[in-house]
Amino acid sequence: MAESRELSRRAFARAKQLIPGGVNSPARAFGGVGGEPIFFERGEGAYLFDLDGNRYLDFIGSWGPMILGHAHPRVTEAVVEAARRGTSFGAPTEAESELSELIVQAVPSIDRVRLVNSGTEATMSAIRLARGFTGREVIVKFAGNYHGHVDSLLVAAGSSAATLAVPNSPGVTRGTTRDTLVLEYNDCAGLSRAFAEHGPRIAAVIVEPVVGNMGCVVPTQAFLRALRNETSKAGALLIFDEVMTGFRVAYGGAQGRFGVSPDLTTLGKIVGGGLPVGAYGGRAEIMDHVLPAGKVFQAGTLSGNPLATAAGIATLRQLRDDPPYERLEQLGARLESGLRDAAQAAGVACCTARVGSMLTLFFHPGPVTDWPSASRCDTGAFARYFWQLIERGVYMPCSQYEALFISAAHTEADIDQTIAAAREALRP
Ligand code: KE4
Repeated sequence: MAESRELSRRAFARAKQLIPGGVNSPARAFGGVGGEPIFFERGEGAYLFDLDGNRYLDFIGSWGPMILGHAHPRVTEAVVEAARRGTSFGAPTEAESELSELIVQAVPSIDRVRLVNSGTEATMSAIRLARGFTGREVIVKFAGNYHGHVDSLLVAAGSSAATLAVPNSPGVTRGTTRDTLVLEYNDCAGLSRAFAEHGPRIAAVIVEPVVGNMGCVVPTQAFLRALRNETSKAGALLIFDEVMTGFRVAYGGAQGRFGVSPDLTTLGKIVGGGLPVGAYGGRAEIMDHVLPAGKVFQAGTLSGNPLATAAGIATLRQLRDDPPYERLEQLGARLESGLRDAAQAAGVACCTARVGSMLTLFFHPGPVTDWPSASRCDTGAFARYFWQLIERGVYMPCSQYEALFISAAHTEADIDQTIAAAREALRP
């Protein structure tokens, strides 16, 4: 049972004097569940420890990167070793080729890859490259899909299906979002209407091949096929944003699991093993348009730096040499059915969605297949469930619209403990 969180409270009060909202990313601010964020001191395996010494089973895993669990010895040693040799040179190192080679070997649709510092940089660069390669301007995205804080993708759907996007953040201009179309996820008819109307102007479609950012929402095979067929037919590029799903739902990502090959892939999170690495990659004929091979500008002081690449290399080697995916599948299925049974026993209208070790318990009778359905979740009920679990030492994602992640460090006993805690948390 979590005891006091007085030191977290004081840390938050201090942080708010220095950092907007006291956090360096809004996802951490507990806006979706109320209350104040918990400040942590360290992580170890499946656990996080807060400033007050409370221990929590962690199902955020830094929003995806920590698939091996916190402070995995192979990753920690690699980072310490690299740091001893210097943290950044601003010049090429072999480690960048080593990490790039691991990515190319894991993802058949990628011949060339450019390393950057975040998922946002990866998606921003991929859509610039798609526009540069095709000479077209329109980008299609889907409501409920998040691709980082890229100005042209910070848009909300308007009223009709193929909607000219409306900026959903101050500072994003209509000019920036003028060439962004927002469609509904899993809506094949809407996709084909948009291509019928705008096809020759569409540079690319960017999509989360499994959505994590409205909670976990699974694509239909028909939708994945339609994405591939419509873009190929129109000469537009298909960009799979696998920042979350890459090396998560399979070693080869969602594209490997579902057997659909995009033209460009964006990566992040796991490829950095908890350090700042993003990447975008695809066929050489496309990627060789990136400066200095081609003319599409993209740059970054710390791109591929020795410390971050060391963490990424150690993580991908561990995943390649000792793949945890079967066990993650079993743990995911165990947790999913346990949460579903707990909700049913409590008479709470819930449904679940899961791919491998990423899953969501939606406070919604279901099914949740797109943003309109996801947006009807009972977020108040979710918030109560979240805090009940915190009091029982279980740290779930602090929003109904985030997926939870199981790591290779979680055990069956951890899952069963979580299910037991959920049974109590959901009891009316
Ligand atoms: P970053 O710039 O945060 O590294 O990646 C942006 C991004 C791009 N694409 C997808 C599919 C993503 O999920 C993300 C970032 N995910 C969020 C959590 N859902 C990161 C958490 C945060 O913003 O603090």
